[in-house]
Amino acid sequence: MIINPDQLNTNKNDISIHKNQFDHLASSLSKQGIEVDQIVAKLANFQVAIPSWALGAGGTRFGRFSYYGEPASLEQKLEDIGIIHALTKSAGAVSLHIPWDIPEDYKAIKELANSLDIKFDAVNSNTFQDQPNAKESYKFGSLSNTSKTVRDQAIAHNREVIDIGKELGSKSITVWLADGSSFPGQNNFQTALSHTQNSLKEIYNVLPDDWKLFIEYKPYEPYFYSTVIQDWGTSFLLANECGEKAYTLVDLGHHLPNTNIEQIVATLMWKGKLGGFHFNDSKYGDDDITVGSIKPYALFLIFNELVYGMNNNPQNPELSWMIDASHNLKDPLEDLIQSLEAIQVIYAKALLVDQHQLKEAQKNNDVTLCQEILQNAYLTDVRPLVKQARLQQHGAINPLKAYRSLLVREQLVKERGKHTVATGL
Ligand code: AOS
Ligand code: ZN
Ligand code: ZN
Ligand code: ZN
Repeated sequence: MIINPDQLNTNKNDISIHKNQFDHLASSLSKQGIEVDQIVAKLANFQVAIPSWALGAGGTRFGRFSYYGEPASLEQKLEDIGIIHALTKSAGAVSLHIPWDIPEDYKAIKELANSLDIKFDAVNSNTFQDQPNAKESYKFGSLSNTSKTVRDQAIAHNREVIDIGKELGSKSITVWLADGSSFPGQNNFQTALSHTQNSLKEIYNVLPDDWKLFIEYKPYEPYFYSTVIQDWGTSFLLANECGEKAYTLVDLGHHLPNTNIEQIVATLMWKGKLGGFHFNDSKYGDDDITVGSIKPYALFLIFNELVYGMNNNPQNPELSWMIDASHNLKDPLEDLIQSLEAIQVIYAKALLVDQHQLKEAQKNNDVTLCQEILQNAYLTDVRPLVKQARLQQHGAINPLKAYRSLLVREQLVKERGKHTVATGL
């Protein structure tokens, strides 16, 4: 199924409501000296990659309830992203998982992606599962394994993922390592870390010049006592050891409760080492639920640092923005539409922060005013700006409403059948 712009915004009433709301907000923001057009343009430019594993229903270790009409192939996954992108105009990229989504026909896949205006963002390697016919097992680790043969297999896999990414036009690889231990004494921490460092260097050695290596961290899970790359400090250290093309990737769900993620973001950008971002939300752990559904204010504070960094840290490259989510309950496409909306809304709020005034207030140690400045921005209803950015690009004013009224899921079920199962987490 392909959505055409002329199927969208056909409701005159919706358009006129939006116009009123936008004009009202734009005039009040302009009076405060805010360049509304610039903000709308920034929102229109902000593209977030959809992970290929988020298009089917995810599961928990207790089971998986599949969703009707799930994509059964990479082509269908791209088709799904094309639908979300046509509606939201903010999902112009895909982050592929290897080996779940190895293209069979590269030329055809590239053409399809191109026709849907989808780029290939970071490719993801997988050394957390044993693949059928694999010679060695990752049960006791991959890049950190005590056995050189196992480490070599994991290195070779990552190099292959880079090769696949090269064919597609990707410019980065994300390494998320499950490696760790579940019992004290099981691993020698120093040995595991030093093996990991050497293995990453071997992957880094074949990285094309215009590529980036993203190193993801996570405190626990699947192992429960220790994880080799447990926190941003470890990732940062490894990235520095590898070289200038290696960066830390922050996944919002990969922190112990109440961690000050915005401060991590600030530190990494200051050092020019923040490479990528996995958006999601969580209450307890790596819950991977809808962005902004639990802690929207925390997300706003994170975006405030991202915006500051994008304005003040030329040493930090452009970031790869990706969603990393997976669900058991909602229609995955509806969920992604909600996540994209949350990202755009929070980004817009962060763009409203008067950085100049905030600096002054900080200089004067006016703590009350500092808080007011942030909260004024946060409490502004910026949805008309986000809608305006979509409308300008011929996306839907109300993507979720359009998704439902166009009967997208019903159509996908008709095309693909009810009992389809997508590959992925
Ligand atoms: C795992 O917890 C990480 O968030 C990974 O980024 C990701 O979910 C995985 O690599 C999917 O393949
Ligand atoms: Zn992640
Ligand atoms: Zn995760
Ligand atoms: Zn996550």
